Amino acid sequence: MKRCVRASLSFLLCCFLAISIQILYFSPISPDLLEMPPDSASALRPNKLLQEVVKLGEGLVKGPEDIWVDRDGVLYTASRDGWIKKMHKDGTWESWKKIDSDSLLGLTITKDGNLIVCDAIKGLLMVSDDGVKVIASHVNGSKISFADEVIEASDGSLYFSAVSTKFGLHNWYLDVLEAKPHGQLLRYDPFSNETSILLDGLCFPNGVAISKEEDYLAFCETWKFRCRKYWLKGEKQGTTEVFIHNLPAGPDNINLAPDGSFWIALLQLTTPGLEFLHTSTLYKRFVASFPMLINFVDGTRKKAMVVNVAPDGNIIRNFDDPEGIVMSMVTSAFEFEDHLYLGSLNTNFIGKIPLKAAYN
Ligand SMILES: [Ca+2]
Ligand SMILES: [Ca+2]
Repeated sequence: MKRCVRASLSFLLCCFLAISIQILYFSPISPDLLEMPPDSASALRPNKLLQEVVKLGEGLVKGPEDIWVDRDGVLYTASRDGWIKKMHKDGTWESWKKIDSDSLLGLTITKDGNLIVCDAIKGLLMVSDDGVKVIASHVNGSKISFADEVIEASDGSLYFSAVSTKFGLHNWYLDVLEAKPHGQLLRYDPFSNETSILLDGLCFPNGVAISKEEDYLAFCETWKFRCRKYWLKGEKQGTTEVFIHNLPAGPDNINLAPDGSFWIALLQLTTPGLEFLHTSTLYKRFVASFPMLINFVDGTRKKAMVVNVAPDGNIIRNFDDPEGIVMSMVTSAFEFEDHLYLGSLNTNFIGKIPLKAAYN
């Protein structure tokens, strides 16, 4: 009996030592602590408006992270299976171009009618009737890592975000746990075909939009719960300032609305479990070493919220699915002809909601 107890204790000790070594010496992250924003959700009007969406293309798309509707009313999205899909104005769907990728994210349509899409692995791709080509894969000799969202300026420049030079789309949560700034804001020049770094050391830079006057870029830093402006013109050119901070969740994609305000999709990164993890680098290392554990604290698939933000940073209105019953993990909100179109990494459809009827 004694021998049995001794053997059990030895086994437990070995397990403890193995886990300790794993956490201390082989953890994939070297984390910092992260302070959560104060509770700002309570100041918003709670609602369940995102539960009233019409589901477009249900079953035809997988995890459509971003949406663009061109001036003719054709909707574009990228599916997880690599298909770029179009929904024509009469509601019919077209599987337009297939890309060998499961990591397509933000997209935009240029003034020339080409589609530009971010591939988290390959970089920036241009898609046209002629085919698909990589237009930006490197910056300053290094591979572009985790391109996420792109917008075109009227001079043809493409501004885009690169979330993390350390982690990728399939382990994005490690960047959140590490809470160190590995992101970049980049510019692709279509005349020289060169890509340059506008800003470095950003905190999970996600969505990028351009203001109505094109005097600044608005870009979101997900685990900093804020978006900032990067001035393109005027006396503040080349500088940044906070656009909106202390958001009630982590901002994903951002889109300009026709009235000059912005739509920001928010990811649920303020769960009690994540808040607890961010108080200890040891807890973070432990979870990063055993990735299955992240499922116990991840709230991104349990809720959805989008906010409409004025250029001065004030929240005008919000749309929620507080329990994630119909939509969760909404990553993009795009306004077109008084309707809001919603993309999500956790649905097999695009959500559509009439703006005027929904919010009065
Ligand atoms: Ca976009
Ligand atoms: Ca995104």
